[in-house]
Amino acid sequence: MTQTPANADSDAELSTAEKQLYEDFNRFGLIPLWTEREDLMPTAPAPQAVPYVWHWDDLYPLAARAGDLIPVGRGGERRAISVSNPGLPGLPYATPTLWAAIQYLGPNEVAPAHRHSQNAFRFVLEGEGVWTVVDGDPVAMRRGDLLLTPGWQFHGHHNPHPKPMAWLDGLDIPFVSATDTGFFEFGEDGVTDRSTPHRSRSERVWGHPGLRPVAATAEDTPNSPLAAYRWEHTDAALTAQLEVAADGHTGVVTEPGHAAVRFSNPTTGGDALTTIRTEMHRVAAGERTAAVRETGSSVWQVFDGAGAITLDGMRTDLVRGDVIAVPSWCEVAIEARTDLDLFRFSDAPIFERLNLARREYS
Ligand code: GTQ
Ligand code: FE2
Repeated sequence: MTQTPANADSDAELSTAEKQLYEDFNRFGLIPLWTEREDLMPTAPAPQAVPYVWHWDDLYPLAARAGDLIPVGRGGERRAISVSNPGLPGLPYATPTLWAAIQYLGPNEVAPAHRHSQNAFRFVLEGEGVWTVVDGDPVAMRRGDLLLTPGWQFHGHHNPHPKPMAWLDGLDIPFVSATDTGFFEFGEDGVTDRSTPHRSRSERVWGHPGLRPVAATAEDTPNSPLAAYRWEHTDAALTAQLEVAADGHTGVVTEPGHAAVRFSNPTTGGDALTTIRTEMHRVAAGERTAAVRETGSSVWQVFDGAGAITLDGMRTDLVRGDVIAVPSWCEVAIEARTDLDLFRFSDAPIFERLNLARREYS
């Protein structure tokens, strides 16, 4: 069989019979591989999404303006503003699989309860005073906390405090959309429980290191039953990793000067969410991470400190709150000017399960 250029239709070299063949392919809803092969099966991932940085100094004031102008309520459901990757124009997607949005809730506002197949989390950069009510369990949101809303659990948010609050939402919306696997249901109006406990029921049952309730052992759940991962624990774990490594013990940190933890499901030890990996990283002042590329995409948010990130050779300064999209196979290296804490989420659990995960150090 003859190889033809990708754009076979406009090739003047084609015989009449060949032209007729392509017309008939089209008429019968067919496309031959040989005209498309290089796009369909590139030698290495060639993402449409591009590496990109959104600065918190731009995001937050826009969210606050939306807070003044746009009510939150039934229908629209959330005052959430997604980052839109410039390589995926017009789509509210950070990457082909991940949604990342800033959500803003003013004093006394309520985001009504609903549920959906999409898995979600909230990560709090600053502020407090909102409770997210997950399947009837009110969960306080405070700086540095990771709050989970696994797929199909009812959730609504309410802010009983006099100050507005904004946070980062991460969801697998683009993945669920691309695979036509999503369902959505409204809950009761408002949220079911307006109480404001310091610790949620899920933390009281599941939030004790290394201790699993015996009553629940029969139930391994695909998503974590722990609704909140508190900053005091995350911070202590990162601090301890660097200290133990500094004492000369090997295999504790990710690489010298770089501590990292993954938020895990205490029933299985796997990722906290089935489709989304969540991690917190700390790069010590003056250190830089080894350049690495991975299949699958990720989003980072600077939690604290200052530094820079180099994405496929392009270096950008980072400060608190900045949000970074990293497409598949994009080379990433991070430099810490001060101690630099970064939250990261990715689609790694999907691709690890499918044996499509690859990583390469430069
Ligand atoms: O808070 O329930 O950013 O359903 C996107 C979809 C947040 C939420 C988002 C959602 C939510
Ligand atoms: Fe939701």
